[in-house]
Amino acid sequence: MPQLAVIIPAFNSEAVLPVTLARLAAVRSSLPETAVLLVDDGSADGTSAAAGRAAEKLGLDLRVLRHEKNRGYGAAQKTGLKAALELGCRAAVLLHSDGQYAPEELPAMVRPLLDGSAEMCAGSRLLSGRARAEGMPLARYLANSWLTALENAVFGLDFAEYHSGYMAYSPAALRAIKFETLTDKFHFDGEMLLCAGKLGLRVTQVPVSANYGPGTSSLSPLPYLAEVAGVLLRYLRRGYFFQRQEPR
Ligand SMILES: Nc1nc2c(ncn2[C@@H]2O[C@H](COP(=O)(O)OP(=O)(O)O)[C@@H](O)[C@H]2O)c(=O)[nH]1
Ligand SMILES: [Mg+2]
Repeated sequence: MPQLAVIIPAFNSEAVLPVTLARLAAVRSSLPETAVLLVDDGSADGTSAAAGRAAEKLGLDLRVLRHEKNRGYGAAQKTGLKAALELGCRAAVLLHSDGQYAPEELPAMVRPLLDGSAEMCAGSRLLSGRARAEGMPLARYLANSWLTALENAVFGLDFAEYHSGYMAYSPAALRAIKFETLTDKFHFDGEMLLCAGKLGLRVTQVPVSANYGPGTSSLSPLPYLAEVAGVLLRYLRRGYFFQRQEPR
């Protein structure tokens, strides 16, 4: 039975996914028995088929979950996280299909969950002090840092970054956070972190590298900023997340 679920949300990722899977396979000896849960979010290209071929060649335990229509990054994670809970894994970790978050850093991301020292692990590109040198564009670096400072002030929390896509969870965290009530769009990871902070879960933060090669981002800044602003406003007006995250 797999001990670790690696959840990969993927939308039109046929070109990049085989490389990411090969990098994941190269570190598997440092991971417990792993199932790869690929959520193909209504891709129009051959994402699932390309992943299937690569996984067979690499000997990875790949399970494909398909959305018939594109539902969004958060919705895809919800599908993957529910499946990870059903599998009974000891930890679930998010991995982007484009390799923007290094698969080589998976062992460090899941260690705090496997050794029981945390219920959530949040990778942050702002912790190492090398994000700019590693290629994070200046506008993204400043927006990320300033928004994080604002979010911390509003939420009364102290996290290094609300805008990272490298997150790992224990089953206890996934049962405590009502993740199905969160956004279907891109700010899902930040909302998960906010909920974990407000629920008092033990969160370990680890530095991860920033990678901004060609084709690593399809995110449009303005809709994303609107999502972040929406969370801040709802939180200020109605304690939105806190109320909805009362124990089940
Ligand atoms: N499920 C799902 N995943 C998406 C969607 N758009 C992008 N992704 C995936 O989410 C990850 C991050 O998307 P990306 O465009 O690289 O944005 P970034 O956060 O700026 O790097 C990648 O693994 C994409 O394949 C979508 O509509 N649905
Ligand atoms: Mg990306």
